[in-house]
Amino acid sequence: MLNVVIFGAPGSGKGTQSDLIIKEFGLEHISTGDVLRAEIKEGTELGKIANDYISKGQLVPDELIIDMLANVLDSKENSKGVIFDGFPRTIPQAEALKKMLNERGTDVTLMINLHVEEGELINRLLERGKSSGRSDDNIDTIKSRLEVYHSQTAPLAEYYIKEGKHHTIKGVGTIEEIFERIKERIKERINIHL
Ligand code: B4P
Repeated sequence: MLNVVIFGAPGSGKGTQSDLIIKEFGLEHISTGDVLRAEIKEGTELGKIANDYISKGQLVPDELIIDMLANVLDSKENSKGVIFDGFPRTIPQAEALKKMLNERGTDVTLMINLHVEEGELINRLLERGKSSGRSDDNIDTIKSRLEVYHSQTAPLAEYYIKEGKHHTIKGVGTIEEIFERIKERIKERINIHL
């Protein structure tokens, strides 16, 4: 299986690039942000809890996210591979993902780390906020999300460097240019594994 973790700060383009990767490589998509927003829309118990965290720019607690992911992963059995978009975001989540995949006889193939400067991230998210209706696309929440990213999520890069799976990609340019960079890395990685 080809299992890709797409990683980066809020607004780095994880969701945008995931759509293109899925089409090119025929992967299933798991976006924890999308799953949480669907739960919020349906008004489920998980959605109500998640909404409190998301609207403050905080991460939803690991236990809730890990249980949620295990359920979604089981629904993607028999696929060619999965793109994990916005997951893991903490070291415990990365460890849980490894365990879940190992139990299913597979592992993360590579991690793509999209690098974008902070000013550009803020501009993109404010721009998206004009039409997204998302409770977290406003300047105060964006600042909290960036702080949480630096303190809790960015250290994960080290985890994947140690695993030998970390690839930094410049996340600035046209969407197609960035996708070409990602595609090249994935193809290199697939060739190594053949
Ligand atoms: P996510 O839904 O994962 O959202 P994100 O980090 O804001 O966005 P992404 O990087 O995917 O940006 P996009 O492609 O849309 O998370 C939302 C919240 O859910 C989190 O803050 C957290 O509270 C919670 N959550 C999710 N997963 C969790 C987990 N595992 N653990 C705990 N909590 C979790 O791009 C952004 C904008 O930029 C778009 O408008 C896009 O059009 C634009 N853009 C993209 N590429 C561009 C380019 N090359 N040039 C110009 N603009 C571009």
